[in-house]
Amino acid sequence: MTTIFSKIIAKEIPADIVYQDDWVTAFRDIHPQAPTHILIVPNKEIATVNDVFPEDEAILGRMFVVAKQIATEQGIAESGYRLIVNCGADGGQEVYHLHMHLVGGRKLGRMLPN
Ligand code: DGP
Repeated sequence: MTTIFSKIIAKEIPADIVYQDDWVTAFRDIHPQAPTHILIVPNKEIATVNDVFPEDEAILGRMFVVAKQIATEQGIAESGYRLIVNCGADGGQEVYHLHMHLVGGRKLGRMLPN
């Protein structure tokens, strides 16, 4: 399923892209929840975590390597940050193109509400 993220990856619509290589693209979230809120997205159209297969392992690994690199560049690696991947309706996923939220720059508090 093609979503707006594929158009951002292809640079058909504007976004504040902070990193791009052959495997992943990272851009600032349009509705930031913290001073740093960046989405790290595989260039390949993978809808959800449920659609991940063993052949995607290198892409998924790259997402973490890029997350660390961006956190360092954004100056939040030492203070800390959170990586979030929502899956499906109960997980709160809105865009059905797999993505990792990199959120930081302030104290984030509890991971989940009580
Ligand atoms: P999720 O709920 O995990 O599917 O998060 C989707 C995020 O994507 C949400 O925080 C807002 C962001 N988003 C949605 N549409 C766009 C867009 O067109 N551009 C950008 N930069 N972010 C978007």
